[in-house]
Amino acid sequence: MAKLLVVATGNPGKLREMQAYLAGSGWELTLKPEELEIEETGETFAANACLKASQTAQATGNWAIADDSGLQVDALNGAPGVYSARYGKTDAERIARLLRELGNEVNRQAQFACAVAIARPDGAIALQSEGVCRGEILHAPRGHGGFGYDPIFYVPQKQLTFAEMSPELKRSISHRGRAFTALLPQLDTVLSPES
Ligand code: ITT
Repeated sequence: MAKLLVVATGNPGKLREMQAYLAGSGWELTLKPEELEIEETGETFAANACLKASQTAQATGNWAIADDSGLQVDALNGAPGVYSARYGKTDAERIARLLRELGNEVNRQAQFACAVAIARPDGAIALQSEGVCRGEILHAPRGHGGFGYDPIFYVPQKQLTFAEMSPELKRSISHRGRAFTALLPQLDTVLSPES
């Protein structure tokens, strides 16, 4: 019988990608109740992913999965990092602020990072993983796919921004893709009857 897994995100872009990775995993997915808000007080992506997964599991009495992610720009000493979502009110404002702060800086190197955590119904963390994807920040947005900072994140090996990639290509090379590739094989172990 499929076990219920609550996806602890309020971000529709993330949700779409998480659902794609978990399709066929044997879990029945359901969305976190909208009124359940969790304060992200952690200083790392991993700490915040664990907070979101644990608190959602405890509040719903089910297994829960959470993703905490963000963009780390080398010339900004890793900013916006865990504050990526709080950098502005909308994706457009967040992108505009990042481009303004980076200005004409020549070093445009950056990475997306993602931490994923799965909690048991009592809130204990059962699984964790992390992934990163290196790239460069463009001077202006390009492409209309994806979400968040995707239009300004350029991957030289593919000569495309995340927003110019097909959803499949982005999923296969992204920070989230790497975190899920590490996590998915371990999911079978927590699906066993005695867990
Ligand atoms: P939840 O906490 O409800 O999951 P959130 O959007 O607040 O949603 P985070 O706190 O993890 O999530 O913030 C992630 C930020 O980084 C947010 O601004 C995203 O737009 C951005 N981000 C993360 N992954 C991204 C990706 O694949 N492409 C573009 N932007 C991304």
